[in-house]
Amino acid sequence: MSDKLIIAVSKGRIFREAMPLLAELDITPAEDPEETRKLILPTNNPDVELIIVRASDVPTYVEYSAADIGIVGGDVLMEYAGNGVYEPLDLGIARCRMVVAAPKEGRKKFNNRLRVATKYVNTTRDYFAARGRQVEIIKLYGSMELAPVMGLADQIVDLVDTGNTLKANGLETVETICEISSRLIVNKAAMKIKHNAIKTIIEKLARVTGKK
Ligand code: PRT
Ligand code: MG
Repeated sequence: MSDKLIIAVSKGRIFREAMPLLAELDITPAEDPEETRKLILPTNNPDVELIIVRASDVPTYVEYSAADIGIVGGDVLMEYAGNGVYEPLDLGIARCRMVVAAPKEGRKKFNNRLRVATKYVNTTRDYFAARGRQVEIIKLYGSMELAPVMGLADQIVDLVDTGNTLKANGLETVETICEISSRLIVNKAAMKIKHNAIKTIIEKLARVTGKK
């Protein structure tokens, strides 16, 4: 385990929304991940480094001690099947909703099992199973909105923010599964070994995000 504190984040919206929070803790990366190919970003604080990983890989880096801390969407955490990380704080950033959506001009099949396309296979299975509804789940890796349009599925489970993407593809929300925001996650061993540094970060972030 490195002496430095390693924070795993994804680039894109989580990076954009997390950086102002870290700036309040006087942690500023030396480079912008949109402008460099480097995946390890030193910061103005010699004891803190950011690593840039795929959003869905953040819990894996943290669970396996390749990072001490991560910032990750609740959607990714719900879907993650690993052995566990601490989730000490909801940062309230990168907010959206996870929904079931379907074509506006309902083309639901009533005889066959409903087909649902999603990248959130575990969450979708649990959601429908808890309601006693049998569905066939089709795993996709992106652009879920296209699946009902092309007849690949009857419905999708995906994230919605403004609703513009659904609308542009003739879809509408039929059920809201849950509200989503991004959380701070912490490796279990690091929480003990680097206790003071991590506790300080959690407390400061709780203050900055108005949770304390
Ligand atoms: O893009 P990549 O495949 O690398 O990974 P990713 O899609 O997991 O990462 P990224 O950066 O796109 O999203 C990171 C996190 O941001 C997600 O895990 C969510 O927790 C959060 N988030 C917040 C969102 C959205 N809002 C969101 N709107 N993630 C994705 N979207 C997509 C959504 O899937 C849909 O395609 O945006 C589209 C809908 O947006 P609206 O505004 O048109 O409704
Ligand atoms: Mg994306």
